[in-house]
Amino acid sequence: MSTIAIIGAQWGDEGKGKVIDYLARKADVVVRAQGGNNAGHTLVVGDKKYALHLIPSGILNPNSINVIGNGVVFDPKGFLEEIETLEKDGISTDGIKISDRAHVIFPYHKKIDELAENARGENKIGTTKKGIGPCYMDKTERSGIRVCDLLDKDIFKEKLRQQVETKNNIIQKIYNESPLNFDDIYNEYSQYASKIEKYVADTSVIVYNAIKEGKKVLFEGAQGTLLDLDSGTYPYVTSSHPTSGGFCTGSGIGPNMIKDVLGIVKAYTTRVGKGPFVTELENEVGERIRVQGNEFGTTTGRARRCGWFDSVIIRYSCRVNGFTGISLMLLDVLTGFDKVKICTGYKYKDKVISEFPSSLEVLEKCEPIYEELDGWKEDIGNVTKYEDLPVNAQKYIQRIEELVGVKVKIVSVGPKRNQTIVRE
Ligand code: 2SA
Ligand code: MG
Repeated sequence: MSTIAIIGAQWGDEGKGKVIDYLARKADVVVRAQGGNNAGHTLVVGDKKYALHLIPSGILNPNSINVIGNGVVFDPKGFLEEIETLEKDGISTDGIKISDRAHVIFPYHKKIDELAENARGENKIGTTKKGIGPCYMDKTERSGIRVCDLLDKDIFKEKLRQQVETKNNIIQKIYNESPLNFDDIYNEYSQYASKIEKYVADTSVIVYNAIKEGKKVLFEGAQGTLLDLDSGTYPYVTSSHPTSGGFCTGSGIGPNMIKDVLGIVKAYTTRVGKGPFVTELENEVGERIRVQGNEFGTTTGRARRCGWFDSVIIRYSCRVNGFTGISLMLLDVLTGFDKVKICTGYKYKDKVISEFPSSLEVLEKCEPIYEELDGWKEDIGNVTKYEDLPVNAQKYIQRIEELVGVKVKIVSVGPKRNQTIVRE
């Protein structure tokens, strides 16, 4: 590893955490560049578990710098809560750097996120209600408040006053709800400002210099490619760019500075919430994958929708991210099936589509074209060498590589760190 970006290739929950955790222990710098505390990763040390949402995964490595880049939307309240749990256990947070250009999430963002979701009725996006979308809206509308503004008392006061006025107009006139109080927010956030000040930096300089000096820099992706604002299944997406381009704009470096782009790919497909899903299995096969893969949300316990591997999605993901390799996760979940299927294309009306369509109406009507392969029955949880995988599992991987055109460099055969096959 010199510089590597870790990216979810599907709809999130591909198992990025396992790969990130492994690499973060060796990294000099770990960078988050998009999203906010809508992400979730659990770090395990001994019998202690830390549920982090915003703080990068290198936090348990005392030698690493952990960057919250300019592309992140920063919730100081959530951030300080995470800091508190870490410090209580004696974990140093000195290495955290927050970009002075990151946009700040305020209570009105969360409020509007919730009100807008409720107003969508049947067409809910299923947001995390963390204020992510409304904060990015202010950013693109050019009225957002950045970390550097928060640290300047006078500028902050003036900008906040304008924002509270505008947002209260929306809250009262559009949603008929009671307004938020300027003083409360101002006082609360002024306190946050003094607490976060020591972490604030021009993080682009830090990341740039680290790469120039040949340090190991890990870009930690959250969510997944199909949740990308541009490349995802719009409008059922998040408001940031979980694709590789997002790491450049979101951390303030050029694309030539990221050497490896590792796509994290689940050996089958899952999706949380609404929206078209071509290979979805609403039958006992889908149920079996759900149970074997424990495909239930970590926070809400929601059952994830499950289906066969979709090579149309992964080929698309390889293209928009420029993957230099794939890490195939949860292969063990497919053990025991007589036959396993891979979707090679979509049938739409009487045409065959091989590229992932933009229109959800088209996607909704696509039928999967499957290729059937023989399954494997052998337990693969203890396999450490690729050659020791059952022949049919190797054939499954080989076929995926042929269909998507990128090498599977890592295969995960279980949740534990030693259940990982790294290919030469
Ligand atoms: P939002 O709150 O505006 O970002 O919601 C918009 C849509 O994006 C989806 N979304 C997610 N879906 C899966 N996983 C998410 N976060 C992961 C987690 C972290 C990860 O496990 O919590 O996998 O890296 C995530 N965040 C947002 C959301 O469901 C809406 O469909
Ligand atoms: Mg998740």
